[in-house]
Amino acid sequence: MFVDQVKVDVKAGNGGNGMVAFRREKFVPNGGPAGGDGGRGGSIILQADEGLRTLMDFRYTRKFKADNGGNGMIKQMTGRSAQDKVINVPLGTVVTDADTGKLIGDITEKDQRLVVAKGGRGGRGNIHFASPKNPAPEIAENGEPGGELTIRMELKVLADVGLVGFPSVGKSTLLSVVTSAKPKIGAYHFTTLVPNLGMVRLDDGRDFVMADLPGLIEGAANGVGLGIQFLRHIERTRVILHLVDMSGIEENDPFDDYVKINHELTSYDPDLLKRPQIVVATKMDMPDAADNLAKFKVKLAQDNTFETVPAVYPISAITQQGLTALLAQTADLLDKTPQFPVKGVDDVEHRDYTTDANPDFKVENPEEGLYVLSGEKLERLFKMTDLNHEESLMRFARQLRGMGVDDALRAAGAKNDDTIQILDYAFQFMD
Ligand SMILES: Nc1nc2c(ncn2[C@@H]2O[C@H](COP(=O)(O)OP(=O)(O)OP(=O)(O)O)[C@@H](O)[C@H]2O)c(=O)[nH]1
Ligand SMILES: [Mg+2]
Repeated sequence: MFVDQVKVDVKAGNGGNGMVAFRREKFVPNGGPAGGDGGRGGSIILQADEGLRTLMDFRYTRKFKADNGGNGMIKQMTGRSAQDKVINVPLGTVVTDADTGKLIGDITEKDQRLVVAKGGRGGRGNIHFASPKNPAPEIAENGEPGGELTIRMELKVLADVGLVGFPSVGKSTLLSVVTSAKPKIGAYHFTTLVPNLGMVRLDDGRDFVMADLPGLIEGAANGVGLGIQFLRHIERTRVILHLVDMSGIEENDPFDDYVKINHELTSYDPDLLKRPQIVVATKMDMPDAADNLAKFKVKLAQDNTFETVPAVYPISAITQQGLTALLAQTADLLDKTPQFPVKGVDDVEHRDYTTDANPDFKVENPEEGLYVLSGEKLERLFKMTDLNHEESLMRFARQLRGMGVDDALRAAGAKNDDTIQILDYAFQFMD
């Protein structure tokens, strides 16, 4: 299978709670506040591991959780920070948010790390809330909840070499004779619907991964045929083998075909033509092939798509003619060609799941005198409130007012002494 994919639940650790404490004895305010901060919760981090080739391991383990930070302590002592949870994944893993479909990142480099869920920061202890007006605050924050989400991981094997060309030029046939892959081969167009991969091994010990891509046609870059989703795979290959059918059975001019395919590549991304390209003249066992190739070469010599005219390698997959020379040349080019960066991924900003909470909230009035509040940011602020201390609660009340919650409650009809509920906690509305 070319694409392997799994869904995994990740939960970063919550920050530890801040503490309310005072120097010397508890509740002797003149000693001053001394409650420490909570420690940071562990994050969930994906790490590239070159030794892995599949996402198989995730078929059995689908949940990952990092530890919570330790709570703050007396004498201004900060709670311990939790260790990050590091998950090894193969190169070529693309990570998206399973709920929104948004790209989180792409693991393409050795030793690369990607934070997928951030640990919550520790809540602040009461030392942070002292002010001239309130020198002995009974306010502390609970730790911030760690990020929690379902990620989808998709493994896109990074092929070194991509076979590109019109339908039926013999891409799958070539792959089947130079690797142990068994792609479907047919005398009709669009036999190949998804890319096939194979490993080419040369006698001199070199090897590389070859991908047989679905045929391209005119307009592929704009979504015609199957092309566009696979052009993305070409982006990742280092050398392009451009196959051109010389048999004449399709009744197209081979040079015309060649120009059209390059046009599709460059319309999708002009950088694709910077990939080293080898022209492979296929089906050379057919009667008219030699003549067609000679005409093709004349036109190619006058073409200036590339700075230097690409080399042409005539082959026949049936008689196996020309294959050794083609593969040796491909391996030589690979030795000289660096990895190309995948575009549009490194600069993707990924959502900060903990601090980016949606500020919208909802007021519901399920029965007379009861108002239920919900919403991501509001619930997060609530979870960070230390309910054991009146002053912390009042701070929360001020935060709600700042968000416009009081006004919204009034607008919904809430009156003095009505019950306001958030998650499993209820309190009285005071207008
Ligand atoms: N005579 C001859 N026929 C070939 C050769 N290579 C492939 N063919 C034939 O060409 C037809 C198309 O071959 P495929 O390998 O399926 O072509 P493809 O480029 O993968 O086509 P799509 O997957 O549809 O894009 C089949 O009937 C093959 O048997 C060759 O070297 N010589
Ligand atoms: Mg095919």
